[in-house]
Amino acid sequence: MKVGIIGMPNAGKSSLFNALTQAGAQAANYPFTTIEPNVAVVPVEDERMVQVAETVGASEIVWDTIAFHDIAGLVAGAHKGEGLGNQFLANIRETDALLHVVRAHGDSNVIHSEGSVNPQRDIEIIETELIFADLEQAERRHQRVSREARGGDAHAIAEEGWLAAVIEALSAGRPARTVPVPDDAPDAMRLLQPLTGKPVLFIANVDEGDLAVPEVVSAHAAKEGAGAVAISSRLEAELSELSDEDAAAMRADLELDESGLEMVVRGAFELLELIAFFTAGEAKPAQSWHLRRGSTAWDAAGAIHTDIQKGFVRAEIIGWDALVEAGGYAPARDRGTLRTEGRDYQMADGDVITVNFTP
Ligand SMILES: Nc1nc2c(ncn2[C@@H]2O[C@H](COP(=O)(O)OP(=O)(O)OP(=O)(O)O)[C@@H](O)[C@H]2O)c(=O)[nH]1
Ligand SMILES: [Mg+2]
Repeated sequence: MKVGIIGMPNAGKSSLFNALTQAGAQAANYPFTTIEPNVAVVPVEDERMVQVAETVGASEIVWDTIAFHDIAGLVAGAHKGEGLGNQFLANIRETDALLHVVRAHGDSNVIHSEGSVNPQRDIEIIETELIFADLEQAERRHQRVSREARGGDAHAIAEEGWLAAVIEALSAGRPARTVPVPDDAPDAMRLLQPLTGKPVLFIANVDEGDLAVPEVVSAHAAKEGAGAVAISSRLEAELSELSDEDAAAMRADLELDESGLEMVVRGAFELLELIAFFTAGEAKPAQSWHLRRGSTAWDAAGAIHTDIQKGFVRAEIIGWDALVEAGGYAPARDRGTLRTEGRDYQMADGDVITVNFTP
């Protein structure tokens, strides 16, 4: 899962990214992948997993991760190639969801490319660029699909109708994600891959002393069905440099009840509409995984390993809380809370799964 960090130049994207990177570097226990310097791999910690691991006597915990991409600032005209715009737009296309950082702090030492702090205007500049880029793409695809639709193909007809609606929405300044995908062409969004089809979380980068989402930002987010959180990028970057105790003490001083980073990671997670599931056994590493809501036991097996999916026989499933309550797999089996499920079983958030498979 990849989440892109976008926004105007100097909005505070890299400060947030650095805080996330630092958080990732401090949590030693996750499958580490070395990728480009602008990609931060952050573990998604989960208290439920800790309790499950303890209950079954796991040797350690391996966290699943989300990758955050720091994308350079977009300027007006990016869709026409201004300021390396096309390259940045291509970077955005590769992500699954977006964090849109909006400058809302008033520090006059930080230069604003538009000369003043105005979150509403800044959001619109970025969205306009994404919309223009999508419009070109949607019009090209519409031409192609209309030809197929004239041939009477049901999928093409449905997709053509959707594309026409998307072009209308974009022309009116509305993102592609506001246009529902038709049942007869469920892959229409994936085929177009519009930038404005990705779920967005707005991050208002506010002054340290006033951690509230400005009204204009929350109103804009609400209009688009998007979320919004307030953080101070600079403060998060500073906190991430401190030891856990010092950071906790500073948070207490500032009366921050939750780490801004946790809010961002959790928010990103909700954007992606993921559920968590766990694998855990005695004296083995316990591991957390994520799947799109609605995924099956078969999908879960595939996330763990393609061989496990290929040889899938059945799955033993139990809710994490039932497992903890029973005190282990054996007592859970006696109580009947450990169930046997087939490949089509729909995974629930917090399920613990053991897949029986033929190698
Ligand atoms: N006062 C204050 N300054 C901030 C805050 N966040 C970022 N800055 C400062 O703003 C400047 C730009 O921050 P960056 O995080 O590099 O901005 P960016 O969005 O990555 O900028 P580009 O990569 O150029 O598009 C730096 O000098 C930061 O220290 C904040 O919350 N408060
Ligand atoms: Mg930057």
